[in-house]
Amino acid sequence: MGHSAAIWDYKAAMEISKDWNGIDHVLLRNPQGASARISLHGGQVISWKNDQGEELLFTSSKAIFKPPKAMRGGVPICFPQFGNAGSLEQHGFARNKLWAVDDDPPPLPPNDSVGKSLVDLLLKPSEEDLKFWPHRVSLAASGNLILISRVRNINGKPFSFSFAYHTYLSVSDISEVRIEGLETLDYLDNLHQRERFTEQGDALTFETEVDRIYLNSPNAIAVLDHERKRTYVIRKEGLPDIVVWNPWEKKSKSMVDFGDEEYKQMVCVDGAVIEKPITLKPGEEWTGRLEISAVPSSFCSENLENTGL
Ligand code: TA6
Repeated sequence: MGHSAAIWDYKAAMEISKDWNGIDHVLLRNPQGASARISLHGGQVISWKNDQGEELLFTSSKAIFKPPKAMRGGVPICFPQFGNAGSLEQHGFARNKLWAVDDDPPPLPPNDSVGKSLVDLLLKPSEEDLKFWPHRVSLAASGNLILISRVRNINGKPFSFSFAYHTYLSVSDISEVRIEGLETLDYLDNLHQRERFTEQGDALTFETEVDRIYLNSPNAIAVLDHERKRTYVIRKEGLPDIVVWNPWEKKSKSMVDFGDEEYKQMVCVDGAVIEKPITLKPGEEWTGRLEISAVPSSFCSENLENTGL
């Protein structure tokens, strides 16, 4: 397989393999050695590594790999419901279902394919009258992880839903992490019956449990991992809200598939649409797009303004 990007065979850089903990999964690789692994159970990204082979997503050492339960880590998809705000199971059914690889997805703009190792996944919930495709996962030559999801209402009546890319970022020490881009925004606090508050002026830091939905957030935010000198820049489209979650000590102990101390090594920062659910009239379609890059913090602080932050 060619190693220079020019002759890199992106098609071949997508391998479907069986049996990762008994689950079919897809492996994407790029010429620089970065990789992403996607489980067909839930269409969930379960690993994203940079060109040094370092894992960028958190997965609990106690994660359960038994469908239908979603694995604790990576990027589960919350759809068509976020949390328990609705009649469905927590965070909806998409993360608990088996997806299929779609070899003939409807077209996306060329920019979403060129120079990317990618896979298109399809979820056709039998009993529901909507289609959720293509859910495209791609790995750019830059090593960025890109998720694009489209939902189309193929029925005769309107359909409403909420959505979140529940992204478990791996961090060195949560008490050294700060999130920039949420300053002065209003948020709904899941720890206080979704009461509405306003964020103070400074970057968000962590010293206790946080479970919030930030509203009308900028389309780019930065998660700075000071100790690891790494910054995750999250860019999003069609996803006005940002969920921030760290279970801290007490909640960590209450979760069977999560280690008591693991809250120190993770933070969930989700591109989402929750406050104002999407309603699709028959034939209408919605697209959500999330791009995560992991860059050296030095790079980020110089270029933060270029990311529109
Ligand atoms: O994103 C925040 C949240 O809704 C929290 O309230 C917490 O429950 C978390 O998701 C994890 O949910 P899960 O159903 O995966 O245990």
